[in-house]
Amino acid sequence: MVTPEIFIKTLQSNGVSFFAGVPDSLLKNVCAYITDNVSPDRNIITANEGSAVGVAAGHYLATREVPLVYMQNSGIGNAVNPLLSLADEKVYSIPMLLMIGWRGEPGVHDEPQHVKQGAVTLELLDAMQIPWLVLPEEDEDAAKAVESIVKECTKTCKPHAIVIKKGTFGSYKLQTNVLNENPVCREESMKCVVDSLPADSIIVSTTGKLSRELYEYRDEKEMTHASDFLTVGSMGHSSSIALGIALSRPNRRVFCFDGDGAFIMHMGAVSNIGHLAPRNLVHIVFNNGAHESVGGQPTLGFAIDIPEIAKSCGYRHAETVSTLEDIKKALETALKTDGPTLIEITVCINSRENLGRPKTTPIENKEAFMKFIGNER
Ligand SMILES: Cc1ncc(C[n+]2csc(CCOP(=O)(O)OP(=O)(O)O)c2C)c(N)n1
Repeated sequence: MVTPEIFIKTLQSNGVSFFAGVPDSLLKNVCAYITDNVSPDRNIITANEGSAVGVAAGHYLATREVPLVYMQNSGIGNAVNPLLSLADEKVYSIPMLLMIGWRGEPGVHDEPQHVKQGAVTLELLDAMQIPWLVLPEEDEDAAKAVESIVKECTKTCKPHAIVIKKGTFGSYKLQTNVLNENPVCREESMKCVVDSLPADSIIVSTTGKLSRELYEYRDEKEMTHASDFLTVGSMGHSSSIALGIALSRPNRRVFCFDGDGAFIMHMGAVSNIGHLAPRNLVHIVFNNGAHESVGGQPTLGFAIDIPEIAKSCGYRHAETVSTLEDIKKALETALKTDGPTLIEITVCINSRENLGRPKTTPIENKEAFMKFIGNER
């Protein structure tokens, strides 16, 4: 296994000491090491992977140093545009290393949302003409690979990728704590929300553990899963999916269960929601100030005013709550008044070790959901 500390120190001794990206579960240990040991102005946890490429490009322009952008392979899509139209050698020719967590690697079992992405990851890099190597799984070989790729990247002045297989990095536990003393955690507050909703409510829930917790709660209560569209991939797009549904189902309440990292990733979506202002849409952001599902690295969830952002985009009502009692009150109001409404629930960082995963396939989820919302074939 590769020791996170040795890997990062090798990068630094080869002149790569500026980092930007979105954390990933396969990169959890190395991202945690960076979070703890690199100052926040040299490790920018960006809204999305495209922004990370932008920040990295800016750093190179100002310093001539090769930066490193980290991401899960799901984030390649967010990064394609700035990689091809900014950093590419036929445009501004900007060198940067991309450290990419390889979810869904062929032959390694993974969740459905990662299978296609994993199968085409290397082909996508080839199609973008981005040279890549798979990081060897021992410190010494990994260090040699890093040295050679930094040299090549510097010489050719274009992006190069280091692809990381599952289990490559040895353990490192995040020491940095997001300051968060909220009384209730995400799962408990989600249960409180679910218990307060009428049975015909439509739910679109975000990527990561929130959807898994929702799925398990339905099982526990022997309730239908059909009301819930689980956005297992496509991080940041739950609110847009909810908007699309809400506009075509004006007589049904649609609830988006969002995360702060996901909200921030595609924050522009709230401008469309506010502008179109569907009265039946309630947007709930479970804000723990962290990317809890992939290791707890901080987001800017507590540094920005999410209700104010929503209001300034045209939401009719927006507020922050943090206790179970206030969650219930906020939902009562939301059910009585016209939306779009945003409820930010500030929650503490916690999740269960034994949290399961959906037992139905995404296609089964889709078919049942479409039937539930009255769109049966
Ligand atoms: C485009 C993309 N980038 C990164 C990921 C990896 N990922 C999955 S869940 C998650 C964290 C989500 O954070 P947040 O929305 O704050 O929810 P939390 O896990 O804290 O409940 C990340 C980064 C992804 N699935 N897709």
